[in-house]
Amino acid sequence: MSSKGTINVIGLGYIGLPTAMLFAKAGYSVVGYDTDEIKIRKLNQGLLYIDEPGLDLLFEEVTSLEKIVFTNELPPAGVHVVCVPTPVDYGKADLTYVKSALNEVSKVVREGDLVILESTVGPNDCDEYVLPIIYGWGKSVQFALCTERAIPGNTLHEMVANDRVIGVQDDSTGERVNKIYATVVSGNILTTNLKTAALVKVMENTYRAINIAYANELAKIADREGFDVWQAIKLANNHPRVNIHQPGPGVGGHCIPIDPYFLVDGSEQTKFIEYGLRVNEGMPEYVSSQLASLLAKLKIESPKICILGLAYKKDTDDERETPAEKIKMCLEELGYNDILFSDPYISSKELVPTDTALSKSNVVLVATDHTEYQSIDFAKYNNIALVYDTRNIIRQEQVLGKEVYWLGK
Ligand code: SAJ
Repeated sequence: MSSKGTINVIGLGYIGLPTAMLFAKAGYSVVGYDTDEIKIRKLNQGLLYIDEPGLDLLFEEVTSLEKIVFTNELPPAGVHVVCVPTPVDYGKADLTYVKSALNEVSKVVREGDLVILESTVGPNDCDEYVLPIIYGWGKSVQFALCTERAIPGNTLHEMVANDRVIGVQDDSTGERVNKIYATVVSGNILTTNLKTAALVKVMENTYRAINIAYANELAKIADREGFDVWQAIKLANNHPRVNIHQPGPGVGGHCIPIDPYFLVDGSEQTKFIEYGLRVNEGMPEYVSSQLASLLAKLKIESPKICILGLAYKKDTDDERETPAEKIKMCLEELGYNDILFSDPYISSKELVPTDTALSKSNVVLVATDHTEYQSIDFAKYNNIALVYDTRNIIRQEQVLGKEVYWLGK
C-alpha cells in the first residue's frame, strides 16, 4: 500500500489509539505520540492497554504493515490529530492537555500543515483559546474541529460507521479534512463552522444525560408508586417518536456526566440541564439509601455487602467516573464498611473474583450490567440473603429463595 502522507496522533487513549491505527490501516504513515512512557513502552512491546472489540487484530495488522510507530518524541508531519482529554473545570473545558499538545506540535509544525482537534470543547473554546495559539505560530496552518463520537465498547465500529461533524473556517480546510476522514469513515462527513461543531457534540451528550435523568426520575416514581419502570419504558418506547433511556445507579464515563457542564453557566436557560445532571449525580446516594431501607426492613444487621461491577458500563473494563465507586462511598457514609468489590473485567488488588465475593457476602448490589452476571446462580450461595439489582439484569430464576429487589420495580 502506498503511503498517503504522514499523520501524527497526539494522545493515545481510548480515542487516539484506535484513531491512529485506523489511519495506519488506511495507508498513512502514522506516528502515535503520548507523554506517558509506560504506554509507549507497552505498545512497542506489542502490548495493548485498552480492551476494545477488534483492536487487538487491528494492532497486529498495522504493526505488521509497519505503518505506525509509537514514540514520545513528536516528529514533523503533514497532519496533527490531537486526541487528549478535556476534563471539566468549574463548568468549562479544561484545555490544559490541549494546550500542551499544541505546544508539542508548535515545535515541529511547518507551513501548510493541518491541525485537527478531536477533543470535546466548549462552544467558544476554538475561537478564544485554540486559534490564538495556532495564529501565534506565525505560519499558515489549517485547523479543524472533528470531535470523536464513538462509544467505548464499540469504538472501532462507531469510528468507522458513524457520521462525522467537522468544524472548519473555510471550504478548502473542509475539503482537505473530508478527504482524510473519508479514508476511514464510511458514514457521512458533515461540515459546519467551529462553534456549531463544538455545540453539536456537547448537545448530543447532554441529550443523553437529560434523557437518562428522566428515566431515573421515573424509576424513583416507580419505587414510590409500585410499578415496573423497565416494562413501562419498554412499552412507551413502542411509540414511534418516544425513546426513553434506561434508569440506573448513576452515569459514568468521561463524557455524559461531564460534557453537559460545558453548556451550564448558572443562567436561567441552563437550569433545566443542570437539574438533570444533579438527578444523575444523586443516583448513587439514592440506590444506597434504598439498600439501607431494605436492610432495615429485612433486619439484616452488620451486612457484608458485595458490589457486582466496578466498570461504568457493560462488558468493559472502563472505570472512569464509575457510579459504583460513589455507591461504595455512600454506603460507607451510612455506616456500612464491610464491602467487597468484584468485576471480571478489572484486575486490581482491591477487587476479588466474583465467586469469592459472593461466597463471603450476605447482601449483593448489582452496579454494572455485565452479561456474565445474568448466568450467576445466586441460589447456590446459602450465605446470600438479599440481592438488589440497579440494572434490571437479574432474573427471578437466578435468585430463588432469596430476597430480591430491583431499582424502579
Ligand atoms: N446510562 C444509563 N442509561 C442509559 C444509557 C447509559 O444510565 O440509558 C449510563 C451508562 O450506564 C454509563 C453512562 O450512562 O454509566 C454513559 O454511558 P453511555 O453508554 O451513554 O455513553 P459513553 O459515555 O460511554 O459515550 C458517550 C456517547 N454519546 C452518545 O451516545 C450521545 C458516545 O457516542 C460519545 O462518543 C462519548 O459519549 C464521548 O466520547 O463523548
